[in-house]
Amino acid sequence: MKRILSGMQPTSQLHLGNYLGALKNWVAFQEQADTQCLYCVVDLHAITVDYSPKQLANSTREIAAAYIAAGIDPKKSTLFVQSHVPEHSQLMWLLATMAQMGKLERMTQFKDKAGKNKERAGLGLFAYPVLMAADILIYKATHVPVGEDQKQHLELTRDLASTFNTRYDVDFFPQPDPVITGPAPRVMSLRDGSRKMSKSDDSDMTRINLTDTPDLIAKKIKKAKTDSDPLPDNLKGLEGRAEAMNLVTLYAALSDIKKEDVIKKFAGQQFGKFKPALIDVAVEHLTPITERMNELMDNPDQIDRFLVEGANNARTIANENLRQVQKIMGFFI
Ligand code: AQP
Repeated sequence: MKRILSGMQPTSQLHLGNYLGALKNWVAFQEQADTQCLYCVVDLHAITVDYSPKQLANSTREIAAAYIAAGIDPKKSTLFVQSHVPEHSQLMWLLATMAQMGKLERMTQFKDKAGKNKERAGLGLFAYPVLMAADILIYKATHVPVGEDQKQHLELTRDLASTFNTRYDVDFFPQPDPVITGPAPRVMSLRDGSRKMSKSDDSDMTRINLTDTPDLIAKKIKKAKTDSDPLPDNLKGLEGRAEAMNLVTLYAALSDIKKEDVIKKFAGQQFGKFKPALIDVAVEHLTPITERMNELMDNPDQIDRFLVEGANNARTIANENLRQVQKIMGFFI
């Protein structure tokens, strides 16, 4: 039996990177018979950077609505909010005693987010990957569908699982496998092909949000950075053209075809021709998701009911596993 765990932060609205890199994969897992899926909104992670306390609860609900709108069925998957299951934070402290500072210092996400102000960065931002390890290990998850940017954090989770097993001479935590097989595991910014599309990028023009209107999607794609060459007739011709490669990847992922087939279709054409076609597939794919999200947000009580039920189910597993960890570690329980 596989057990899947994954989550996204309610830092802002989800974008195409979150959807194509991770969420689309979550939906596919849910349909597999031998698989139990747990999907959460990781609000405790969202407070490691500047955030608005006034907006946190609603952003959390909106991310849950996005999951459901994208195809997560709360009857098939356990859907919950991270902070509603306190065992995540409790296990985090236990794992923190085994996490090495040197390894945490090498995490590229910490370096990126702390920027030049490393000395002033909060402990929460530094310890983010330990909480992520606790999110996964508290359920003894076997597989974690994520985008490529989370690979390094997953390595740390695997490391902590084996450190625990070795230190306490048990075979308790499984080694969770990252599943980085989404249709676009690394979607890049629309304005800079060397940076990933990100919720926390200052400019909204760098990303397509799941809540964007068709007009806004069109505007962002029209303004997306490209080069002046036409599209090549083979994929090799996109080497060194990060922005062009990104748009071709988006077209392929949104229309469920191979990048090679996109190239065949548009070989020799300028971006002036390609971009309107990309706008069409993006709008066609995203509009039903946006509409469903809006419907769900009009009925927040229903979302909240799903989340309460999900948290109860998640807690049953998390509480039992935490007790076992405490027992192994010698606590008086
Ligand atoms: N650009 C991306 N391409 C592919 N996958 C991506 N993911 C994020 N960006 C891309 C995947 O989405 C999931 C949710 O990530 P998260 O909410 O935990 O935050 P993140 O990875 O840090 O993503 P963001 O959007 O850049 O958020 P902020 O700016 O708030 O940090 C993960 O599976 C991630 O791999």
